[in-house]
Amino acid sequence: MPPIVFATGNANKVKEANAALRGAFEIIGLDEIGCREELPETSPTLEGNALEKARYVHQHYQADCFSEDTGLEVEALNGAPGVYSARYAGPARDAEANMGLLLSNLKGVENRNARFRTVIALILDGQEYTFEGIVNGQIIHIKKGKGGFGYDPIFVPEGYNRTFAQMPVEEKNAISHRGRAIAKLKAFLQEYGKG
Ligand code: ITT
Repeated sequence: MPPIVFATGNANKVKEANAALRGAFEIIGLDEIGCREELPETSPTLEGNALEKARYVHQHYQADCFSEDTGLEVEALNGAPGVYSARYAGPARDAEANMGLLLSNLKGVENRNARFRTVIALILDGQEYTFEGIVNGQIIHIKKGKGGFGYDPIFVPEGYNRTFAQMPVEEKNAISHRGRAIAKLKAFLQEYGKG
């Protein structure tokens, strides 16, 4: 079975996906198909961006592929930063600056409810499919942990007292937004006969 391209420029996402999909089917990164350009992400929704990235790779490289877009949706901020999570504090996509801005916007706010939401878009044999994964949790007041990436040091998933950054990748994957979306993708691919 030919490998499926994971259309992302984010090496952390590839690492998490590989850990989750190990043994099920082979995924390869954009580097391996010679795609080094930045993928377009111009939609105001996670679904739209995920589809845009996957369509770009499918059209330019004629490969079966999937991409994903993830946002952190904070209840007290009406769902912000959401689809704009990567550039919340500016175009530099700086995780430290993004967390700093989020914590300052939540200063004095009691409602710390938030969720990560991932949408995966898959293009397989020319057909488009989407899969969603959500994890609910809380934004804490100070950063904790050195693992993970992005907003992980300030996010504590529901039912836990540690942040995603304090968990090994397997533990995060088992309950995370991306882990849940990837589990749906994996089940679909196995059913489809690609796994
Ligand atoms: P792509 O090439 O796949 O687009 P990206 O890094 O641009 O990679 P996103 O647009 O999906 O990815 O990133 C949205 C933001 O959310 C970005 O700031 C990430 O650091 C953050 N983020 C995504 N997944 C996360 C996770 O599992 N834990 C913490 N933060 C995460």
